[in-house]
Amino acid sequence: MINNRKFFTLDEFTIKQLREFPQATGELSSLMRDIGLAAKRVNVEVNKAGLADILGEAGKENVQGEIVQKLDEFANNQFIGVLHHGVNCAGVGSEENDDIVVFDDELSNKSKYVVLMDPLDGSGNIDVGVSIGTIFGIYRRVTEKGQPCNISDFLQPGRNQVAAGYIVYGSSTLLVYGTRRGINGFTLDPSVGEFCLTHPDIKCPPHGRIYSVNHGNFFQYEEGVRAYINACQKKDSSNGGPYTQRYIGSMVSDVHRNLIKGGIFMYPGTINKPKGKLRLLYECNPFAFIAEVAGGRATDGKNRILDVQPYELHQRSPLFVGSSQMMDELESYMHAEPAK
Ligand code: P6P
Repeated sequence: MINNRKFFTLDEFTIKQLREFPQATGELSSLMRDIGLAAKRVNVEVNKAGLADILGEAGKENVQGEIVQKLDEFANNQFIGVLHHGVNCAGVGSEENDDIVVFDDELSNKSKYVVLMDPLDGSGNIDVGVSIGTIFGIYRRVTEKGQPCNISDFLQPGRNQVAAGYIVYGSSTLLVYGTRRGINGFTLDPSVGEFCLTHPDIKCPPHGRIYSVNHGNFFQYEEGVRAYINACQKKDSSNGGPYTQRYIGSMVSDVHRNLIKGGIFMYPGTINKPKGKLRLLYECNPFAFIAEVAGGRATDGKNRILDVQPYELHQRSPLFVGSSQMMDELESYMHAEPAK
């Protein structure tokens, strides 16, 4: 039997979504195609990063006499360049830029979306071959179309996201994104240079056996978090034995694995850094959106992440995200009366 199973490419998928919503303008589909294009370009460079010594180290000239960019700078330029060239984005807030990047031209000013992103998260892992990723969230602007966007378009609570997603540059290159209608994953087929639908309608299992946290900070975590981590290690056979601790140190990979297999990812606040390390707008919010649409949950330890009203582009937030029942378990420890 000929296996004529057809993979939808990302472009075909976004057009299919458009056909299902005739009233849609196609701008979001087009914006997603722009993101897919930038991701493919970044993927090429990430995959040869290990060759930087041959090609020339970042900031120095390579054998062609070109200045080699740091990969996160390269990724940032690629995403901003593609989004600015397109006509579906009014501006970008990026981890790599202190201020928002306003695409102040006639067509961009007419766009109804803005994008928040971490263009290359975990870039410190590149030199040791650990997977890294891009994280993004898409918002409808709150300022009137026809004029340049401004910071108010970016300081929206995460529940206002129209879509969110991430790209994992790992053993394969995977683009996962979703709207409120569902989360879908697309694997890059390098032979044709297309992202193909491989993970339709991703759902986060309500429970899992993986917990992800940096144990090195254990004694700096609040008591409830420490109690939960201890409980994860003390599970007895009556509830399936102890959980497994998995922590790659690259958020995109850790959260993606837990989303698919079930699990919980924690980056708590510490005594020295009560707000933790992760950025609310372009790390916590996109993953919180994806987790909730897939059936999971995400909090900062006290509040639903998506309800937090941002006050600053690069503000940090503690993050707990993952399977709903594991989040319930965690909260039972965090809200328990402090031990006397
Ligand atoms: P730590 C990478 O630098 C990152 O921003 C996330 O991708 C990752 O989850 C976290 O930091 C790791 O931080 O402090 O545990 O090394």
